[in-house]
Amino acid sequence: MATPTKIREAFESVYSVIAIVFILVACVELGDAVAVVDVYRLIQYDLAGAPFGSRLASLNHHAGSSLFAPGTDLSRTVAMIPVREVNVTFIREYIGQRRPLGGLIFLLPRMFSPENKDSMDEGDQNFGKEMKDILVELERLLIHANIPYPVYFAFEDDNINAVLADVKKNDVTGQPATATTGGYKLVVSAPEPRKLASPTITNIQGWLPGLKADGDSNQLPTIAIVASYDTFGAAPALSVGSDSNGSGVVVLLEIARLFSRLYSNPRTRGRYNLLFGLTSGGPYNYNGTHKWLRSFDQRLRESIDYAICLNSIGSWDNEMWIHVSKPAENAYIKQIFEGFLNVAEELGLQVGLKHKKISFLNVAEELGLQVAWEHEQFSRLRVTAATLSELSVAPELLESTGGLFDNRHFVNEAAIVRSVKLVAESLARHIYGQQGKNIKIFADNSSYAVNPSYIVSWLDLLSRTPRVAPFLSKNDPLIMALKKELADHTVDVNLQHEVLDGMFTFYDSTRSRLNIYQGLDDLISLFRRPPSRKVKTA
Ligand SMILES: *[C@@H]1O[C@H](CO)[C@@H](O)[C@H](O)[C@H]1NC(C)=O
Ligand SMILES: *[C@@H]1O[C@H](CO)[C@@H](O)[C@H](O)[C@H]1NC(C)=O
Ligand SMILES: *[C@@H]1O[C@H](CO)[C@@H](O)[C@H](O)[C@H]1NC(C)=O
Ligand SMILES: *[C@H]1O[C@H](CO)[C@@H](O)[C@@H](O)[C@@H]1NC(C)=O
Repeated sequence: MATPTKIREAFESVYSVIAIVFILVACVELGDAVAVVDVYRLIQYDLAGAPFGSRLASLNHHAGSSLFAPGTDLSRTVAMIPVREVNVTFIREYIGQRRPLGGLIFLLPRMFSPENKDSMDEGDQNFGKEMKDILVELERLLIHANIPYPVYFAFEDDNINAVLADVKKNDVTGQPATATTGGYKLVVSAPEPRKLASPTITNIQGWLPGLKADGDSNQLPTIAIVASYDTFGAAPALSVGSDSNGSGVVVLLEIARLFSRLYSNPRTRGRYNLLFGLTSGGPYNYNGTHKWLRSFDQRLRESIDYAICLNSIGSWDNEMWIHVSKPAENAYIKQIFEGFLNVAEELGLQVGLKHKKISFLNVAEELGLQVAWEHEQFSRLRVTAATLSELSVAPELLESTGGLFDNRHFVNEAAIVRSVKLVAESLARHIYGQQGKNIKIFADNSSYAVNPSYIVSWLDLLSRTPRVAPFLSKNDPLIMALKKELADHTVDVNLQHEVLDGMFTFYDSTRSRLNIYQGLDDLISLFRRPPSRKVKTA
C-alpha cells in the first residue's frame, strides 16, 4: 500500500515533468519562431447589417503558397500570396465561390509601407504604377466581399521571402504542408474582433475674420476652404491617403498660413471672412461635412459667398477639374471658374469645369443617397460651392479614399505647390477685387511665398498616419496636431465631435503580430506521448 509520502513523491515527479513540458512548450512558442512579422488585417465592417471584409482575426494553420490545388482541402491552410504575383480574377472566383480556406496573407512590396523611406528610381516608379492597377482592383474586391476567414497584409522582407521560397518548394512536391514535411505554421493570436461602440467623427474649424469698414454693421461675406482629412482602405492600419486626402489637407493648411500673414496686417486684411474646415467622415457620404454645415446658424450659412473643397490634388500633371452642381452659366460659378482659369493660364496649367446636377430631396430620400463630392453637401443647403480635384469623375463609394497604393511615394510636392498657388492666388484676386489682373501676391521669394518645406513636413506626417475615422479617438494625436496647427494661423479654432451613425458598423483588431514556426507539430507530438511512460523515465 502506498504511503502518503510516496503518493506525494509520485505527484511531485509528475508535476515536475509537466512543468518541464510546459517550459519546453513555452520555449518553443516564444523562442522558436523563425520570424515575427507585423500584419495588418483586412477591414471588417457591416453595411446596413450585411457583413463585409475579413470576419475573423486569429490564425493558426500551416502555410501554403497557392490556391491552385485541385482536389485538396485548404480549410487548414493559410495561403501566402505576393501581390506582385496575384491573379485577381482567380482570387475573385475563389472568394466568390466561397471555397474553404484557413486564411490569406497578401505580401505587399516594401514600397507600399508607410514607413518605407527608400528613395525610388524610375524603375521603381514604373513598377509601382504597374502595381497600382492590381492593388486598386484587389482592394475593391476585398472591401466588398464577405470573407469567413482571416485576411492579412504584410510587407515583403528577407525573412518572409525565405519562408515563402521554402513553402513553394514544398508545395511543388505535392505533399500536404504538415510539420513532418518541415512545414511552417502561421500563428496570429488575437481576440475575437469586437464592434466599435459609437465611433466618433471630429470636424476641426478655424476663422480668419475680415476687416470691417468703420461703422459698417453688415456682416462680411465668408469664403469657406474645406478638406476632408480622414481615409478608408482595405487595411485601416495602412490607410494613410497621401493624395486622398492628405494633399487637400496640406493645401488647406498652407493657405491658412499664407492668408494669416496677409490678415495679420490691417493694410492687407481682406473684407472677407475666411472659414477653414477640416472635415471627417469623407468616405461615408461626407457625413462630417453634413453635420458641420447643419451646426452653422442661418446668418453664417447665408454669409458664405462660396466654398471651395480640395480633393486629391497631389499627383496631377497639368490638368485640374472644378466640379460644381450648378450650370456653367450661373453667374457665381462663372465668376469662380474664370478666376481659377486666369490664374491657371498664368501658371501654365489647365483647368476644366464639370457640372453634375444634384436633385433636392426630402430627408428620407437623402439618407440612402450617395454624395459624390464634398461640395454637394453645401449645394444641398443652396450654398455656392465647388470641388477642386485632379479626378475628372467622382469616385464610387469607399473608393479613392486612401487605399493601399496611396502613399507618399506617389504624390508629388511640386503638384501640391502648384495647387496652393492656384487656389491661393485665385482666392486673393477675388478677395482683393483683382480678377483678371496679372498680379502675383504669393510670388516666389516674396514674404508671402509658398513654403515647400512646410508642405513637405505636413505631407510626411500625414503619409505616416492612418486616419480611418472610426479608429481615431476624440483626442487622437493627429486631431490635436491639426487643431494646434490651425490655431497657430487662425482664431476661434474648435472641434466638433459627432457620432458616425447610420448604416456602418466597424470592428477592431486592425493590426497584429504574425509568428511563423517551423516543424512545431513534431515537438508538440513528442510531448503528447502517454504521460505514464514519461513519469517512469523521470
Ligand atoms: C487568372 O485566373 C483566371 C481564372 O482562374 C484564369 O482564367 C487566367 O488564365 C489566369 N491568368 C493568368 C495570367 O494566370
Ligand atoms: C477630400 O476633401 C475634398 C474636399 O473637402 C472632398 O471633395 C474629397 O472628396 C475628399 N476626399 C476624400 C477621399 O474624402
Ligand atoms: C528665389 O531665390 C533663389 C535664391 O535665393 C533663386 O535661385 C531663385 O531664382 C529666386 N526665384 C525667383 C522666382 O526669383
Ligand atoms: C450621417 O448623417 C446622418 C444625418 O446627420 C445620418 O442619419 C446618417 O445615416 C449618415 N450616416 C452615413 C453613414 O451616411
